[in-house]
Amino acid sequence: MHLSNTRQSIFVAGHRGLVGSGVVRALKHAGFDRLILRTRQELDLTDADAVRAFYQEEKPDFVVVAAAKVGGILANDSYPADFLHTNLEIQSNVIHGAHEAGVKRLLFLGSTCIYPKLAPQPLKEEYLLTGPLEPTNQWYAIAKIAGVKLCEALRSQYGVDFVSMMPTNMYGPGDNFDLNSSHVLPALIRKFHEAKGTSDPVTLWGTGSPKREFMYVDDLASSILHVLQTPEDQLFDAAPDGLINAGVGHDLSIAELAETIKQVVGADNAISYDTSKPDGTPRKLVDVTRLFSLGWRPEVDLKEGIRRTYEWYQAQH
Ligand code: GFB
Repeated sequence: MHLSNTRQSIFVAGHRGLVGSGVVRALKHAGFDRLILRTRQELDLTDADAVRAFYQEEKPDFVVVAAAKVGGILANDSYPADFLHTNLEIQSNVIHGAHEAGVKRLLFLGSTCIYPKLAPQPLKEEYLLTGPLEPTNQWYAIAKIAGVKLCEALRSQYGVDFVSMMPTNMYGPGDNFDLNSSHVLPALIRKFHEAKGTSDPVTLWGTGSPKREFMYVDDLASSILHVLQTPEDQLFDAAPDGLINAGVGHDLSIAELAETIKQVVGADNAISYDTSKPDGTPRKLVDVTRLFSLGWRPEVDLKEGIRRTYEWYQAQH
């Protein structure tokens, strides 16, 4: 069943994170105010009994699974067991619990790192499980693939309306700017901001040649709302396997990204490369045919998105 009126209740798991907070903003803006939200202190999503009790009490109509242990390339590479285990626990509890509670539609959020490292570009949904994964984030990817497959299995066995969306690299206000655990875009905003006005070079990780696609958080949130509001027949016509990529349709190299951020921040520092750090996958541009065929389009271009994110960062510091 699709989201169609504001009396329906929605549990946003992970509502304090970058993506979850964007989803809450989009739902509120569209008039959905029966939101069910729990902080980590109120509900530990890795605790199966607590999640089951929560579902029994609240019985939400819809669920968006934005809760996950996430991080940039170094965090993924450094804590493989945590990324695999914590994500498996959260997903298993939140997805299976939703099925037991009779949830009408669940939307599970993954990541485009689920696709094989050397898959043809742009990455179509059907390339899932056709080749080896990128080693730096294979642990996170395996967990996310298990989540996609759990939704598919529940759909196949019980006919429930559980689907998955795979967002490309996300960024925006509320992002993590910690240099060890963050993704590249917030890390570079911080590095250029801190170097601005000095003669210090800004050091990037890797070679600068990998390409990435970046999506502004409010664009992802509006695409999630769009998918929640799409009737079943239309949704499964576009995505028979229940898997939908979310992206903007174009990418750029890390070196080009650095130039753009440098401009927005107004820095003129030289750029150097620390090639002892990993590059990760060479490219992961997603094919957005399915999402675009449902009538959705992004609205915030990269420069504008970086500007808004930098403004937010400055306001925090
Ligand atoms: O965003 P990022 O950490 O993750 O790195 P991935 C993207 C690229 O930017 C890599 C380079 O080639 C990095 O080497 N880079 C350059 C930097 N300078 C920096 C820096 O200062 N900080 C960071 N973090 N990167 C993650 C996955 O992959 O993307 C996750 O590990 C998830 O599982 C997520 O899929 C979306 O794009 O390589």
